[in-house]
Amino acid sequence: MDFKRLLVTAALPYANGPVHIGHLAGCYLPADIYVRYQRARKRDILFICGSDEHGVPITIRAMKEGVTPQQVVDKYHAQIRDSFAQMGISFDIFARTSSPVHHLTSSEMFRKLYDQGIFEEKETEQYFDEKAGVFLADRYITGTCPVCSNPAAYGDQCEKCGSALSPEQLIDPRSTLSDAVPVKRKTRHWYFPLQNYEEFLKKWILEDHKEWKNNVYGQCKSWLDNGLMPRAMTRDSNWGVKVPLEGTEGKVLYVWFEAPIGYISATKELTPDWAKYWCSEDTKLVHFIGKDNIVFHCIIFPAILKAHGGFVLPDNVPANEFLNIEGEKVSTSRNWAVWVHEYVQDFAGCEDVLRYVLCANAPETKDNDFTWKDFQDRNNSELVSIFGNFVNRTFVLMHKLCGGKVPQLHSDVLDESDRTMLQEFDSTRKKIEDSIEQYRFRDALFEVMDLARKGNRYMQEKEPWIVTRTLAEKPENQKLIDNCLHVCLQLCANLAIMSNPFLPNTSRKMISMMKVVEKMLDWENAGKEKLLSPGYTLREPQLLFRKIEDTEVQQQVEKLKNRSATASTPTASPVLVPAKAYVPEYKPEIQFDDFAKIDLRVGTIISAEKVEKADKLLKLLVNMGSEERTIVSGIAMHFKPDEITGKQVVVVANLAPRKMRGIESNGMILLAEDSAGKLHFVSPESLIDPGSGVN
Ligand code: B3M
Ligand code: ZN
Repeated sequence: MDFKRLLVTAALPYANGPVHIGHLAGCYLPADIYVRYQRARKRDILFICGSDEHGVPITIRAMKEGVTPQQVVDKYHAQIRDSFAQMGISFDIFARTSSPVHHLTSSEMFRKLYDQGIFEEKETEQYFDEKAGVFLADRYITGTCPVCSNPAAYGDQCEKCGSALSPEQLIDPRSTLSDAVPVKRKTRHWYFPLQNYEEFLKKWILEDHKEWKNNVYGQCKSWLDNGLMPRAMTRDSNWGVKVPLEGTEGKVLYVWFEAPIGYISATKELTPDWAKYWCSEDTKLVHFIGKDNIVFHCIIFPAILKAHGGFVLPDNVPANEFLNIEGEKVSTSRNWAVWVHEYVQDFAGCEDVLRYVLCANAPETKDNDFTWKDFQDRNNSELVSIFGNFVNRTFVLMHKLCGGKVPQLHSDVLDESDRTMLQEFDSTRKKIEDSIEQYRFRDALFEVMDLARKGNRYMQEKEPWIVTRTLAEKPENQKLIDNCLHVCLQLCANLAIMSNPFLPNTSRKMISMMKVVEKMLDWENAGKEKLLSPGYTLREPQLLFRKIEDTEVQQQVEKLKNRSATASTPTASPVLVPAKAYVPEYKPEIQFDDFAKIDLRVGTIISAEKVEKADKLLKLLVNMGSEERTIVSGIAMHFKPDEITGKQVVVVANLAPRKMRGIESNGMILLAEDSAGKLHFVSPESLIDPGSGVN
């Protein structure tokens, strides 16, 4: 079908933690490549994203950190937005589902469906945690698996034997929030009758969208084959979009009802023209997501839009599979992940390298593995040795052998290999277009690199650095040199255009070297043989990619391993090995009353920042339960501010205030020092209420 405009969305990340490279590879990078390409084709296109700021994971995170849900989402919204921007993910808007526009849009949609009589209202019994005062989502209930007796099964699944469970099946269920034994309570909710849309969905997906990726089509088919059931569109919680009905205190819209509507509200925030995009048949809507979101985007959200009426449905949902790290599944709780905000610090200026590696190795059809070794190899032997090397050689030789100007193309000495090389430009363009239009970004990127590879081979065959030695005898050979460098320079211009969707920073460096304006990157120029005019003076080459050293990647692997080792909860108590000949010198004896004067309390570090001009000091904001305190601590050489937010520590709560570098410190944090001089926090074994006494 022909379309007039494109509407591209990328899944709204939960604002309950930073983004890792698996997120980038799964959804944001392919979406960005697609959008940059379509923009270069001058299509009318919007690229929509934002943070998903409701739902249970956020309230849990807030409880753990001892802060409000609003503080959690404020912190992560900003961090996620910045990480994406640094990686060149070029959203037209990065909105938030906590915005008033979104609350209004999603509650109006709910209200309209309600008024149409679509929902079924049902009363059911659900598990309630009396200690925490909340209804428990299935995964916050744990207990013994009835199938394999694993004592740590969840209310929705046992991760040991893989059985799908419901909370009722667990033996000895407990709340993961408070460890309380959950009790059943009656509650009322509004259900969307998905089963009524089964026929529509079967036709729309299984018949009309056979072109969807196998993984997506397959998942949809299995849901549809198994039969659809009514699904509750409301939840008991105080955090979210309030249910817009009388007498529904403490109830909010189900996060998977309202989050996808976030795409619509974000578009509303972006442009008054939003309805042109969302409500016209000739819009092509594409949802980029990870595989765990398929059912929501292909079945539930389309059914809701269909019931509501008036909205366009997705033309495609190109979901990717997962990216593992060094052979293991990403786990945020074990801290087995490569965090984007850390990457951009550790490898500043190498953003395109990560984009390259994640795309070249994207989990497009199956789960894939990211390893630091592969990252280094692809950088050093592809970006540096092939792409960077070709561009650099071309510029250096053009300065040396052609006076720093684009040489003429002399048709009288043009040979077969020159012609073949020139023809490659347009055939590469064609291959890239076909691949991108079919969401095959790895293939498209391969073609870009392959063109550079062919350029290298061509130059190797022409050897202008050898031909130049013959000039004294045969001055007419300058024409051969000119032709070679003319072709190579036009090839560089093509590489700038074709790499632009994938490597936007590199592409911009190249156009600056060629002294051309950004307009040259328009896709209509791709494949052309005459982009740079003969006689035009070009700049000196800039380094496009630097080599990545062994030590850099070793450090990353160690960081990953060390962090995950400290993040995992120890299963056995640590074995105490006394340090050799270590005789502690104890302080003089005190009486119990002396000790009893010290008020020790558990606090949660809310934020930490360096104190200016003091290498050793960190200024901490600590949640003490009833209050927040500023504490200055001499730990800056041992901990990074980011690492310690959310940590629980023991605080000497009644220590007289003291000024340090002009900041009043109210209390002191307890630290244990090991024989190597390394500091460790003294923390409760599991998270407990801030303010709890330590005796
Ligand atoms: N926040 C889930 C996720 O990040 C969810 C996506 C919402 S898209 C509307 O995997
Ligand atoms: Zn089990």
